Amino acid sequence: MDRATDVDADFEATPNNLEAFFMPFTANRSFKKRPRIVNRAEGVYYFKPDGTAVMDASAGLWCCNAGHARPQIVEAIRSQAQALDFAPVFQFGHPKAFQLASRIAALAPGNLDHVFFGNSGSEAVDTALKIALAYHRVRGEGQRTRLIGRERGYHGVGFGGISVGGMVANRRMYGAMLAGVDHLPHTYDRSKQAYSRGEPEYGAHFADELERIVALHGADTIAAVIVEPMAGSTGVLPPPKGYLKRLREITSKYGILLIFDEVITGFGRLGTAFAAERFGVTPDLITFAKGVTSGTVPMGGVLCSKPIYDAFMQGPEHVIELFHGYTYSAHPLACAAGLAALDVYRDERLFERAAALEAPFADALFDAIKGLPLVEDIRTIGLVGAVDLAPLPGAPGLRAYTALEKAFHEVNLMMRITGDTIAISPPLVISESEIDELVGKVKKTIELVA
Ligand code: PXG
Repeated sequence: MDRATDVDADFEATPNNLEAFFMPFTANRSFKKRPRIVNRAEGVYYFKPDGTAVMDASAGLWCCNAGHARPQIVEAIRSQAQALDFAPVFQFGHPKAFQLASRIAALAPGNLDHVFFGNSGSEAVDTALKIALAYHRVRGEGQRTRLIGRERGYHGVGFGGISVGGMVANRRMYGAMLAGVDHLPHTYDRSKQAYSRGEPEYGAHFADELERIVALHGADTIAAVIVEPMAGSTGVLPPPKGYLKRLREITSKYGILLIFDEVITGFGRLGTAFAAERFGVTPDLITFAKGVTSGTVPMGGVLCSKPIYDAFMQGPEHVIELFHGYTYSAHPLACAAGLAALDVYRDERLFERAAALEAPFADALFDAIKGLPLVEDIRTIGLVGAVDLAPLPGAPGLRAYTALEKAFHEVNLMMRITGDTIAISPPLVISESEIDELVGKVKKTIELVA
């Protein structure tokens, strides 16, 4: 028996051993007592190993926008693996990297026409923060080192991302993080915004807090402000009307770069290619990931404006302009998957579809869920919805965690939770009858934990 066969034999002998996998963002002990496992997916459904269909209420992790097992994307990945498995993009290149960059740039607003590739949202965020710092430095403003994030922001899990991020559980274990970071207040005030659809009327003034931060530190020490146009992971907080425009005005006034983290909102989630387009605000940099390949192959990246790119294109031509990159930047499989995903989005008009489904989706959710016991707020925008449940006294998060377990095992629904909030973001291919099914399953789940 060779070594590989031995390993297989060991595995066969312990098919239920879940111990070795230290699962990310998971209650490991609870999961391993009663696992939630799927082994196949198609369209808007996952399937349990016994064949039971489980509705995908979250497009995987907000990424499978085109739905699962799309033949065009599968075939593109398969044939790319055969033709060119890997090629370096440090000092070399392969065609699909350039094609995909051009396609993404064409979807982006304004002069955001250069693309830097990484492999995840977290890497995209670190890349954007580094480009912002280096941009000021190459222009002779190297004293602009401060980075401004926002309370309740989520920008992935790298040290840059958790430093500008604003979710305490993701930060408190990890020491001092980056120095010189400050935070805007978050934009949620339930007393004034409860049950709003789309952008809440109240709250543009939260952007004015940036003026206070500028006054405190001095504008010429601040490199960039990073925000999610719609805060996703913290529980879906659409931006108040006028808020993003005001952030843009203030950052422009002081020469501060504005970064939109569109890892969730990119590629159609809010009914446009990027949320920047929906809200009519063009930032200087956009981070993306997830939907770029419809979740099929890891990829992330940063769109940057022409003036930013141009600022780096100086000095001797044999010298590297930006000392940054990843072995797997623009990996051929990811590029092939990305090009195929963009074809599907275009051919099936999925961004427009998300826009068209926004109202029926919100109607269905509000009709079924508003007024149920335990429900404290509902927020919707694009093809995203959130339902806040009343926490169990003394056990924050337990109610929603119980809901997640019951949803999977008893209702055959896979949904995301954060705190005591249920977040819903189905694949953009969902049909209206599937929306009714989805909302019915969410309702049933809430009734099970009431
Ligand atoms: N920025 C934003 C805005 C995100 O939402 C990241 C960066 C990090 O991406 P990576 O690829 O490094 O995970 C994210 C990721 C959830 C959930 O259910 C959200 C994310 C990831 C997993 C779960 O809210 N967002």
